[in-house]
Amino acid sequence: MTLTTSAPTASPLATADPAIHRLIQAEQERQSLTLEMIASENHTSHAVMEAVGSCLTNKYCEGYPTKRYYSGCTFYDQVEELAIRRVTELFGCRFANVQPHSGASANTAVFFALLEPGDTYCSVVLSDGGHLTHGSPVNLSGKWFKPVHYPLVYDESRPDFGHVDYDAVRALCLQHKPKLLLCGYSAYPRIIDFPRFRAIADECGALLMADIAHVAGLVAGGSHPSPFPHCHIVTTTTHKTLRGPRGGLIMTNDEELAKKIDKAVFPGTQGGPLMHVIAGKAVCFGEALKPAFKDYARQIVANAKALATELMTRGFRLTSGGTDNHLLVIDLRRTDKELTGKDAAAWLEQAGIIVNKNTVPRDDRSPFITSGVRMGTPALTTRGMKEPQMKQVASLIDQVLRSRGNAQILASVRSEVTNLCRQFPMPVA
Ligand code: DSN
Repeated sequence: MTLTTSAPTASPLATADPAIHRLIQAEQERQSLTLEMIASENHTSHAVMEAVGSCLTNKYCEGYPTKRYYSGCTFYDQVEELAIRRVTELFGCRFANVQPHSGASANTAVFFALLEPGDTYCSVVLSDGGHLTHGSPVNLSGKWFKPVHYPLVYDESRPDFGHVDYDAVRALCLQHKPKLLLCGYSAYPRIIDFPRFRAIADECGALLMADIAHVAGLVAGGSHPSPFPHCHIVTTTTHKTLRGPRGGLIMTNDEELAKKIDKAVFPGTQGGPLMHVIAGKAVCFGEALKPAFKDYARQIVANAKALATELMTRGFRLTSGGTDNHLLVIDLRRTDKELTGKDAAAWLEQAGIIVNKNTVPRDDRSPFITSGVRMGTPALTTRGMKEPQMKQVASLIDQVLRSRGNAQILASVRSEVTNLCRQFPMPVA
């Protein structure tokens, strides 16, 4: 009898499109062997990726469950209903729209639902930690609506230095009477006081919106206060601390607002929903409902605090003097007046540590240069790293930021980063 052994078969992608397959393999290796410290990124599970890579990508499903414009949507209705059921349980709210393609799409839909062109709304000074869609002059939110911006506390003698200046928020809202008051940020390391924001919104007659894209996983895991029941509208992405597929989400407790939001998402600002991504969101919400996710959220914060403490011990200055959540921002002006965020991020990348340059409060450099770097712990925590590794990572960051770009130092840190990554592999199939 002859035994035949079959050679390992190449994947469909490797066979059909070797060029793209090779690039994906290269990216897989890059992710495996670098420390992913961009505060808004994470390593999602293979269960999520399987859903996103499924046949659900084949179908048009404009509309909402049981009210679609195309036939053949039975299973898609069940997927979307399950996603909504899980996410409303996860965040303790009544209504959710899981169709926004991204956080920016979610925010745009809310503005479309609640504001008329030219209406005033209130959001943070963008260089203090806001987002492009919170009123940047180059974004629809800044071009078609009228943002007025509240600052952080800049006075270093105050104990709440670097926190939202709630007195300034109140004064600004009473002066401008915005239709919408927006909280939730992209580079803010402190807890957001939702009840205090709600009191201000009520006093000036505004609706309160929270964009919790960054802290959604911490909220879901009980490591950051919930925006519910205080906020009228809550938007988020699903891929940051929440660790799902790339996408957006809008939630509310108010039935009338929910109806307006649904219309604003479809047909207001989007066409066919990405049903494969909605399936991935459902899987992510299911994962976040498990008890282990609470431990994950707790460890993200513990790791960020450990990293912050060690960096400060080593003489770095962090905006607001530390962190309560998953991220921190190093204000490089105190370390080295010449060092820009752009150079710091480039040196760190050469050493295998991936962060992003970021403006700091009262930064006089442009957003393309900046005086800060932002970093976070969600992805390192997914790899299983804990406080001892954060101490080691702080030491590596310290060496890089004081290296003045010296190639030998960067190479030596790179090799330590590679070893650390091998000890803590990212989730693989
Ligand atoms: N680009 C995201 C971030 O890095 O915070 C926000 O959408």
